[in-house]
Amino acid sequence: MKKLKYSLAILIAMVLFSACAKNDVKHSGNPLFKSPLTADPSVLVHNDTLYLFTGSDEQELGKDGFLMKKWYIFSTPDMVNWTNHGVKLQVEDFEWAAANAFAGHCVENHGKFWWYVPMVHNDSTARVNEGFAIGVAVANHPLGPYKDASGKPIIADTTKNSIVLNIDPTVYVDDDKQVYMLWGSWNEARIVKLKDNMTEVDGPVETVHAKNFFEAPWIHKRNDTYYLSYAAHYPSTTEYSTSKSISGPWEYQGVINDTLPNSPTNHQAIINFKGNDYFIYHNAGLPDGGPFRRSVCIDKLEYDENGKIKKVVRTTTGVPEVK
Ligand code: FUB
Repeated sequence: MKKLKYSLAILIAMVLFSACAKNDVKHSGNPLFKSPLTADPSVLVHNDTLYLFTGSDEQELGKDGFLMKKWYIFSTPDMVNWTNHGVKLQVEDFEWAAANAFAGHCVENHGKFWWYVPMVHNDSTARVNEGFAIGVAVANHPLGPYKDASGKPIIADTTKNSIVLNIDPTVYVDDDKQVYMLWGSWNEARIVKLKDNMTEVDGPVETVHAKNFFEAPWIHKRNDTYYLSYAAHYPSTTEYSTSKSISGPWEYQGVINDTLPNSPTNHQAIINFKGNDYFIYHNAGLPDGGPFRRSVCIDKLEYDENGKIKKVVRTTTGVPEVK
């Protein structure tokens, strides 16, 4: 009897200890930052560090419309300790651009960092539709300094088979080193090959057919499958399709993230960092947040045994510290 009581006491102590240890694990928290307001995340991993590139919502509380002039970079070695490196790119850095620093995407290639960004063109003859064009800035380090890589946009309203709203570029360097740029909004998605110099198209702009696509494409590859995730419908959920080729055909798979309270836009990035999969998105979760005052969040992304992405469980605790 004495022995049983003793074992029971040890068991209880072990359970209590493991519960405390669990509570001791630090978490990122969501939204990640109380200030500045951040939106439209893009991420890359370099030298064991995760770099987060975001847009910046500057609209006043209670006013409508996006007011976005600059992009920030943040970094973390462990998902919990974040450094705000400040504004690293803005509309003024591009002579050809006038306004609207919408969603960009930074990728590494040839030892350099290429930050693709959409903005409204300042040349009225180039503004045939909504006037957005996509350019690229380059740097030798993820944190910059960045400078316009070619002095002109890669895609504009005047590009053959471009779309009404040329925004939300995502660039993917494939295993055979071929570079692709996808972009799109208002239910239209496009893909084009880029030359090795990362600044010019290499062939025609093709139409991408992905069920329910609205905007915000993001490509990632897992094993031999390409995953194309995107904002679907408006107000947007995040949904995805898969293919064995980046050129498609894309097979619809389902919803990753439900619509967000108080933000019709839903813009995601997906990455594996130190063995963990992450879903990075924005919400309107700060006390003075709203559709034009968004904030970046991070939650766990999980696959089932068939490689299907499970629906994201959004949290306010965020993700645990990684070593
Ligand atoms: O932030 C401006 C626009 O809203 C982005 O380009 C879209 O993806 C949506 O998030």
